[in-house]
Amino acid sequence: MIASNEDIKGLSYWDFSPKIKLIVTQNIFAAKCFRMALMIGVVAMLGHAATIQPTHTILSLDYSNTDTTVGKTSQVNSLPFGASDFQTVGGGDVFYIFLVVNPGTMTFTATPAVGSGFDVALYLSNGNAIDNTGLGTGVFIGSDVGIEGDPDTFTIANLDPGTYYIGVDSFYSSGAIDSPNRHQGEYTLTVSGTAVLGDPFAPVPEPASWLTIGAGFVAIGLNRWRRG
Ligand SMILES: [Ca+2]
Ligand SMILES: [Ca+2]
Repeated sequence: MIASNEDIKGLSYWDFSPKIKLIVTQNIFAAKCFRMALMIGVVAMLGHAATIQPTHTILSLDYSNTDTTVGKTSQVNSLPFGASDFQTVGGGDVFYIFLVVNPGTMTFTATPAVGSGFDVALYLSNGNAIDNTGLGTGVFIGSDVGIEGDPDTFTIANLDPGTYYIGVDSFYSSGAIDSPNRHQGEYTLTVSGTAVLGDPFAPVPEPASWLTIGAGFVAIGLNRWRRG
C-alpha cells in the first residue's frame, strides 16, 4: 500500500498495477479534457474582444464628454480603406465603448476646444478585427473632413445590437511649426440619437461558451462514473 510520497519515489509508470495505470490514464485524460475545454471556452468568450482599450463608457443618450488626447498613445494607426476620409490616424487616441440594445439613429460629433488647433478624426468600430497594425476591418464609418480646429461628425441610421467603440483620433502623429497642436488636444464628444444603450460590461456569456466549459465537467463526471 502506498502511504506517502516516499513510497513511490523511484517508481515509474510501468511499476504500477493495470488498475492504477487505468486510473492515472483516466485522470490525465479528464484533466486534459477539462483544461482544453476551459481554454476553448475562454477563447470563445474573448473571441469578440478588441485590442482597443476604451477610456470611457457611454451608457445612455444624449451623451457628452470632454477629454484630451494629449499624452495618449496611438492604439490605432491606420483605418481600412474607404472607412473614413483618410486611412491615417497616427495621433494619440481615446476610445469610448457602448452597447446597443435597441437599434436607432446615432450622431457622433467631436469638437476640438476653441483655439486648440487640434485636427480630430472620428471613427466607429465594432472592435472585432481592429488592431494597431492598421489591418483591421472592424472600422466601418468615420469622418475627417474638418481641418485644424474644426469638428468632425457623422450619423449612422441603424446599428445592430452589440458592442461598439467610437474613437477620437488624429490624422497627424506630430505637430508642425505653423500648427504645433494639429495632432492632439482637448475636445468634446457628443453622441445623440434614438438608439437604446446598455452596459457593455455586464454581458451574459454566449450559451456555446458555457456548453464548451461544461464539456470538461462532463468528461470528468464520465470518468468517475466509469471508475465507480
Ligand atoms: Ca491613433
Ligand atoms: Ca479632422
